[in-house]
Amino acid sequence: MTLVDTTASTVGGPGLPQERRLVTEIPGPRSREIHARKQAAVANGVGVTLPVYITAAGGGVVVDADGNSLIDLGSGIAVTTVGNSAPEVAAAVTAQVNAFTHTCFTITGYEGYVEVAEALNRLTPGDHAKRSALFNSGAEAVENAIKVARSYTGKQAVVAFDHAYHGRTNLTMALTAKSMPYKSGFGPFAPEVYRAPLSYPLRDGGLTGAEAAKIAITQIEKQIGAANLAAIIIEPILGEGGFIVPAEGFLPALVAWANANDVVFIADEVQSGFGRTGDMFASEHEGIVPDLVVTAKGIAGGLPLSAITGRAEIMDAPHAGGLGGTYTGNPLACAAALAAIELYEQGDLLARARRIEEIIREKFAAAADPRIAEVRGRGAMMAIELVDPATGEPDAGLTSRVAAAAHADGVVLLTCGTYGNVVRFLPSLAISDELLGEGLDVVIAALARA
Ligand code: PLZ
Repeated sequence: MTLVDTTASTVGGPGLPQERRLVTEIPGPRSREIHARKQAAVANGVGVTLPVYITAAGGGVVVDADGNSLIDLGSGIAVTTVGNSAPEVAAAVTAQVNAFTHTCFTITGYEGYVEVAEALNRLTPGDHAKRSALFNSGAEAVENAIKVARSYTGKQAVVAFDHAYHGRTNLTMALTAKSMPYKSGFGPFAPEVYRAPLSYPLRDGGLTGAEAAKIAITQIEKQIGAANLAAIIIEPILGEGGFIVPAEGFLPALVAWANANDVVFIADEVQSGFGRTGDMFASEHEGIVPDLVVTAKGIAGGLPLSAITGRAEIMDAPHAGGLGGTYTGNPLACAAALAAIELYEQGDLLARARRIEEIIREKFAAAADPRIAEVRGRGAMMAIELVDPATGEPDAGLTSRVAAAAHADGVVLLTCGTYGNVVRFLPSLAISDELLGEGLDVVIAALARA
């Protein structure tokens, strides 16, 4: 990548100097000042992981209000996969914002929405006839996937899994497993949502995928019954719950059971989709073909867009006018998505994600720290799970100390996991090998000190 020095400007994109450069403590005085205003103006429930306030971003860095350049290993939670302010995305959005900003697609349409639907129908797993519908957020798309499944099957129950994360709206809170911080105090939750046990190789005693699926299916049959079940929803690699990769065979067994029992199988690929895992969709790794796929995050290079895509007969079940929303499939977000999708299809981004996995695995293999119970994930969706080596118990304290130390040293680092003991790596695919390596070295040094 050619680097253009735009130090003096506040313009983002890959032209920003690709370096970790700290000119103040983190957070610096200007960020602290904005943060104090945030505390006074923004609702307390809206937390901030690392209180630096960003003025520009691109490639593998974010630049804050004090002029610090931090290595970004989070991509705004797996969103800026093609890069932050990727030039192609910025140009497409600029052209669209100058043409028109909004009509409401369900009042008067525009071609960009249709083109995004066509692209999703082409790119998602399976070569059956498909339809798509666009929304704004991941949670909104998940809700609509459930609506479609209920409409198609005429049934009501939905199964989600241990460690699942599907959003913060009422129905998606019900689907999400973890109480704090997502659900606690916010009930009552939507009814007819049931939870099944997951395959979690590190923590389920090494069950095979087939064994874990048998346990889950037996529980579903005994506690709910296929006759009442509209849908099973699962993240092919679980995100917020800890970057858990179910044992091989678990997902295919669930799909086979769902297909045989008139149950809609929904893959929530909000976090794992769009090149993140080295395949376009994580479902492809085990060759599963979901009935419905939910996408968001990486789809549009940072603009808010989400979608559901699936079998035409299922997607067409709701009556005309049954799906919609004022901003759903906003034209700016569609323009961004089309530019991003072109990058996924034409560039070598999938190979780039696989290379990022190699770099991360090599670094942590070399670190050989007994507190790392597992290095797992795929592509640019990787994580380490931290434990007390004496007992194998999750070590959330160590995890937050590592994250805090990395933040202080200029690396945006995210944690996750039901037990709060997983450090996750979600770099942009536009990050350079050098910058990624440096960011990981900071994390490894933080771990050694913690
Ligand atoms: N499904 C698999 O990962 C969003 C949550 C951030 P929205 N994950 C980030 C937070 O703390 O709110 C997510 C996901 C999966 C659904 C969602 C929900 O997507 O766009 O945040 O609504």
